[in-house]
Amino acid sequence: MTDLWWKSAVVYQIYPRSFADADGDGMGDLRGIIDHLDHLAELGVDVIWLSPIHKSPQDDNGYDISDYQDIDPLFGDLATFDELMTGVHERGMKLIMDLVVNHSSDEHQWFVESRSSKDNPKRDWYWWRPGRDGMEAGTPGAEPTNWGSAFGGPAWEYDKETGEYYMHLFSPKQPDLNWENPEVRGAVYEMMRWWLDRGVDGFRMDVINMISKVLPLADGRLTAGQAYADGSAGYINGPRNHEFLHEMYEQVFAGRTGLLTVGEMPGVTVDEAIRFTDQDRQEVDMVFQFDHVWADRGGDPWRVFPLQLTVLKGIFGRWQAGLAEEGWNSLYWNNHDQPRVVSRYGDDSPEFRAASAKMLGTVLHLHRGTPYVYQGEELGMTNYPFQSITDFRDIEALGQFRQATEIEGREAGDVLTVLRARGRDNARTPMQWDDSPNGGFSTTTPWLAVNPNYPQINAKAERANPDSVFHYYRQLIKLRHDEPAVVDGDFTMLLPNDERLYAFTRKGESAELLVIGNFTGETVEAEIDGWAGAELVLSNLPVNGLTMAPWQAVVYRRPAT
Ligand code: TEU
Repeated sequence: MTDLWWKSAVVYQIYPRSFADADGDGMGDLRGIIDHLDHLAELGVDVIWLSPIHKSPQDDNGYDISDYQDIDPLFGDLATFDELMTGVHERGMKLIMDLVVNHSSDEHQWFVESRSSKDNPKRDWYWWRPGRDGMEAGTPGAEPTNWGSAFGGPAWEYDKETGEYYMHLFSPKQPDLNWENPEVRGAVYEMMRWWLDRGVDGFRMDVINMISKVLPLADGRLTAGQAYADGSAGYINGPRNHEFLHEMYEQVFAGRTGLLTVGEMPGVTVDEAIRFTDQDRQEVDMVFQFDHVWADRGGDPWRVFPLQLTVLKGIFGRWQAGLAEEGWNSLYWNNHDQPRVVSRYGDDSPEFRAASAKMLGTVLHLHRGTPYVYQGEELGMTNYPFQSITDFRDIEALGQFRQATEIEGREAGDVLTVLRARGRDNARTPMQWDDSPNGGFSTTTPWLAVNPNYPQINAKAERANPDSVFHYYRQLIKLRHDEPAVVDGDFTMLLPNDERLYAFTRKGESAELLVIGNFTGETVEAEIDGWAGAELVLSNLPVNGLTMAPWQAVVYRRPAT
């Protein structure tokens, strides 16, 4: 029988360049992580996921890897990595790596060879195509398909050397690997086994539902006002995706135990997610889906829509019901690509920041699935007050700004408003450890500015305050470990049409939980019957039955009937 230990686990994500800088160069590093492992042990998490630390030109902060089997000197070396892994294991935690194999860096030896000539043996390791029929290669519009790339501009780069284009769904420095080629797959599996043999406990797989492209490659639909087409129908959940992941399972994971695999899958549907994570199919253990973090997006990418709670509940409800029998989901509000949730779906004003951060944590962690805590979320860290485009470092923000203002003719102010609310750098500002200069992150100016609220919001202050977000997250994590209904209980959404309260039950074999979160700054009465006399398990504020104070969360328990 497969060991599904990760159903009761909580994962903590570290974005290494922003976690802790031990060598004083303004950039986080492996030694910095080693120095702070006790913070994570005290929080009580079971697994640490490291965003990429491999050798990389850092065009997309490490999601562009030039050597899969070495550590970037910015972060340390393999010996320090081994020391980190030992420190994690000694504290009873596990360590999973980021696996970025939809694409490599253009500086990876594989691509260097591939681009060197049309008859190089590695030519077919990437997606090379001639220009569009009847057009001169290298001129605008002659790209093999009309797809846009995630960071602005076309998804194809013209290479003068051989007169052909290569595909890059992300930056031109992230050429897509050709998974149709069995040699590519073999090389990836070999590299994965090398990490597992070294002692790592699994992988978070970057955009792993983009590795199978629909053949022949074809144009996508162009929307008015947009420079390039959305090509996603040509590469999301492609025809061989399941086959590749099952093959990976057989070649890499079969016969090994105690591991965790999570597939990051933008655009994955509930039905596809069931297939990807059904244990009998032997693909991955769980997925990251995006529907709930896209709940504030509408048709126009350059507008921020206020959260409609019923929409969010509809999304979660659909995923909870869909994966109730087969399959498993990840639960997250935050990662290195998302703005801070307390600023996004909560209220980050001094009055309500801590309460709303705790309420959001409660609602998320008590769903069915494996929760992920992103660094700083356990402190209730907030978005950064960006003033101008020059405050951003993220290739996505800079690339999209350029495309929106220069090519699509949008107002810079409008674009900035959206980047301020949604830009990825909100999550990437340095971890706030204490109230010393640079928030205790570094002794020198960090690569990205520290949020000016660090004197108030920092780990040292929160650890000393029993009422902090940090200590509340400890209780949430402990509750998952102690209460089987959190792990296995059936999920039922209550009050689906209520725009203010998020409420649901989790019914396990011996206990049933009621969870309510108030998503507003007003007092709201929860009209839910049958819970008089139930035992209070957890709340972020003084409790008064089912009268919910602004941003209050409550969890009640009663025996299951
Ligand atoms: O992100 C995948 C992804 O879909 C992103 O485009 C994300 O949705 C978007 O940036 C949100 O604004 C993964 C990594 O997590 C991300 O950091 C990388 O840039 C990307 O893949 C390419 O490797």
